[in-house]
This record gives sequence, structure tokens and C-alpha cells, in this order.
Amino acid sequence: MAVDIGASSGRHIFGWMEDGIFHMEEIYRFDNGLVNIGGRACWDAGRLFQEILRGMKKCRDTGRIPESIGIDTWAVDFALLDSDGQLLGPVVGYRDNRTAGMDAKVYEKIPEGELYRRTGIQKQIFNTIYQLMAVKEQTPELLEKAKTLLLVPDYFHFLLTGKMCCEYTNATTTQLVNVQTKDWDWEIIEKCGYPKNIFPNIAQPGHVLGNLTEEIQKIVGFDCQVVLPATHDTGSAVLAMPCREDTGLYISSGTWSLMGTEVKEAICTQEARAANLTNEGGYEFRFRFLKNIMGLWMIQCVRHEEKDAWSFAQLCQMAEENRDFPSRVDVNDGRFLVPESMEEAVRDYCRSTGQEVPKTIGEMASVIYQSLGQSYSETLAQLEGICQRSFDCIHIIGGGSNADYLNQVTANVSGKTVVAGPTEATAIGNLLVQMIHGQIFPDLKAGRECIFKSFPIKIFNPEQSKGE
Ligand code: ADP
Ligand code: LRH
Repeated sequence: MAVDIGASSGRHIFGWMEDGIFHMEEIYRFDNGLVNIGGRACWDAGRLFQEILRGMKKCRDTGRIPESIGIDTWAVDFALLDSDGQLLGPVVGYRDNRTAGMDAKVYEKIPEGELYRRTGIQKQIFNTIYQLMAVKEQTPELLEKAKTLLLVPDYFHFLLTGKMCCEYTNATTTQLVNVQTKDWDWEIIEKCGYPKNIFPNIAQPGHVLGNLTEEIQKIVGFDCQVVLPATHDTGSAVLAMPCREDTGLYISSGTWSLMGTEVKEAICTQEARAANLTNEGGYEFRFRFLKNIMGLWMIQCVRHEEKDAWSFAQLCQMAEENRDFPSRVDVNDGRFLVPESMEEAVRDYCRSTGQEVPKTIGEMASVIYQSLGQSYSETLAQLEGICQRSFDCIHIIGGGSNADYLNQVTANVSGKTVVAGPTEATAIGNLLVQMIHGQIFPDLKAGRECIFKSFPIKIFNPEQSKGE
């Protein structure tokens, strides 16, 4: 059983092998999003854990009892726990503005270039290293009281088993893990002044954390092992890329668009840093050399502002009807990270750059999808330049691979064939690691091979004449 919780929704996916084919069934789905707690943008960790239990109970009710379970979520966010394992405060979300100015504070202790060389992680103002600096500066008593720091999936795994660890793939997104030793970089932690004893041991995907506690068994009605997947959702998603070689080009497309390729050794050069490319830790110590692109967050916000009057499929269709609308925005501009109004932020960008301002929702959607496509195309050029190779096609995986119009725009602007799917790549990748642990697959290569033949994919070839 994979429990995959993204920034916009979570789901319980049951997976099994039958006749050489990887099958899966969605058992339960729930919404996610930021909530305001005491003026901060937070995750409702209590509700999310209740949703996790609800989905597990549904397993029991439908007779789908898993052999093992693993949870993945978005990266970087964490819980601080006291000596009784209780939360010391709400789990603040990465879009909260408490990190403003914290980059400068961190660089007073350790220069930015050195940080990149030691961790390989791109600067994102919301990385755990900057969030912890915000805690240290704004609420130092929290850090003094804290006994343990757990990233979000580690926290949920702790609530299920009573056991604590930080899973490696997600731990690397803290920007506190050394790219060589693959362990906490104690020197960075010390220089930043964070208490060393709050960082638990790092465990690899495939590690058996333990069984469900008796209390949880009573609630959900069964017992099973918790086997760590790649708990960083992007880490799981990329495992499920339906590609015969490891080195394909992917966009893991959801709230964020994570575009990159797998590499054996991290690329921590000045050129890679200037392009804001990151080296996130992966299964078997592979690295995902990728860029965080603002992603479908932009269209999610617009849909929300329009009171969910249109489905994503309708927004795609309206964008296509307005395909000739000429304006483009830099989707990675900071103003789109957490704007009061995404529509106003897009209009403001167009106005201030002397471009035509979108008036209708169709024009707005057209600007967003086509600007995303443009950013993909620019990132492709950077990746091809730095990796000194050309890619045959772009794999788009995750919920965003449902966006046919964006897939077509991506093919058109990049001149590459787009292979779209599977849409539940993250849950499949999560299951894959559990299945390798259960010896259903001998290794990742065999698992990827099976995904390739088990799940439908859609092909989009470039239509140069359409001129996006
Ligand atoms: P996350 O894991 O970050 O919460 P998902 O991988 O679930 O995100 O992807 C959700 C996104 O996928 C939505 O924001 C939406 O833009 C896109 N999407 C899902 N279904 C469709 C569809 N039918 N047509 C167009 N876009 C879709
Ligand atoms: C995608 C994701 C991404 C991170 C961001 C915080 O869900 O995990 O890889 O950079 O959320």
C-alpha cells in the first residue's frame, strides 16, 4: 500500500502483481492544502493523519490487507517533537513567508557556494536549512525544547510505528546532508547553530521501520510492516519513469514541475549552481539532477480563485482555444510563489513587461500553460548543455501528465516527443521499493521494465506548424 500525499491531494493506492502485470487500485483519496494556524501557512498534520487512518480502515473494509505500507509526501517541511514525541507547534508549510531574509543569515555562517558544493542542493528559500534559521531567529525556545526533528513522512511513519528515523531521499532536501558521505553534514549543522541531537539516524528506502503499534492496529483492524519508500514524492515518482534506461529526461508534474535526469555522481559545478539545478538524493544513491519549476500550482490557484467553477480539463481546453494569446511570464518569478491573487500576479507581470494583459480565464490559462512550456524548453537546453548530451524524448509523469494541452505545448516548444504517464507515478514508485523489498522484483531495472508494459502512456509529437 502506498500512501502518496501531495500538496493538493492524497491517496491510498493498493498495488499487486498478477500474470506479470503491475496492478493497482485506488482505495481512498482526500484533499490537501495549506491552512492558516496562528497567522502561519501550515499543514493540518492532525487531519492528514486521520485521513491516513481512514484510508487504512477502508482497506480492511474492502478486504485489501496490505503486506506493507509506505508514505511519501512533498519535501522539506518538518515536525519538531518534544521528549514525549508530541508536536511542539504546527507543521509550518514551505510557502509560509517566515523564511524571508533567512538566506542571508545562513550565508553569514556558511557561504552559498560552499553550501552547494557540500550538499549539491539548489537554493530554494523554503529548504529546511532556511526554515530552521527562521525558527532559531523567531522562536528560539522551540529549538531549545525540541528533542527530535522529523520530516513530514517520517513523522507519520513514527505515529504508525512508534519508531523514528529520517529517510534519506527526503533528508537530502533539507540542504543539511553531505553529498559525499550521504549523512547529515555535522559541520553545516554546527555552523548554523542547530542542535545536533535533534537529527535522527538516516535510513535508506527499503528499510523496515517496524510493525504498526498495537493502538494503531486496533484502530485500522490489521497489522503490517512499514517499509520505507523513497519518502520524497519526487524521489518515488522518478522511480516509476517508464523508460528502459535510467538516464531519460523527465518532468514530474503536479503542484511543482520537477524537470531533470538521473545521474550517478552529483554535478555541483558553478554552472549547475548558476542554472539553479539541484542534486536530490535518490534510491540506491542515484541523484536526480533537476530544476524546480513553479508548475501547476499556478493553474490550481487560478481555479481556486474562480471558485472551482471549471475542471482542470476545461481549463486546458480554454487555454487551447486561446492558443494565439501572445503574452508569457517567467513562471519561476518569486511573485508566483505565494501571491494574494495568482490572476493579479500574472496580469501584473504582463503589464510591467509591456505585454498584453489577459482578460478572460481562457487567456489566463493560455499564458500559464504556454509559459510553463517555455520554461521546460529553457530548462531542457540547460540540462543538455551541462550534461553534454541530447535527450530523445521527455517523460511527463504525475497528475499533470493528464493535461493534454500542456503535453502538446511541451512537445511543440521543445521539438521533442512527449511520453505522458503514468499519472500515479509517485504511488507506483513508492510501491516499487516495497515490492523490491518483498522480492517481487529483483531490482529497479526489472521493476521499471514491468511498469513500462503495465501502464498506458500517451505520445505527443511536435507539431511545428502550430508555432507555440
Ligand atoms: P500533487 O501531488 O502535487 O498534489 P498531482 O500529481 O496530483 O499533484 O497533480 C495535480 C495536478 O494535475 C492538478 O493541479 C492539475 O493541474 C493536473 N491535472 C489533473 N487531472 C487533470 C486533467 N484531467 N486535465 C488537466 N490537468 C489535470
Ligand atoms: C513536490 C515537492 C518538490 C519539492 C517541493 C517542496 O511535491 O516534493 O520536489 O521541491 O515539493
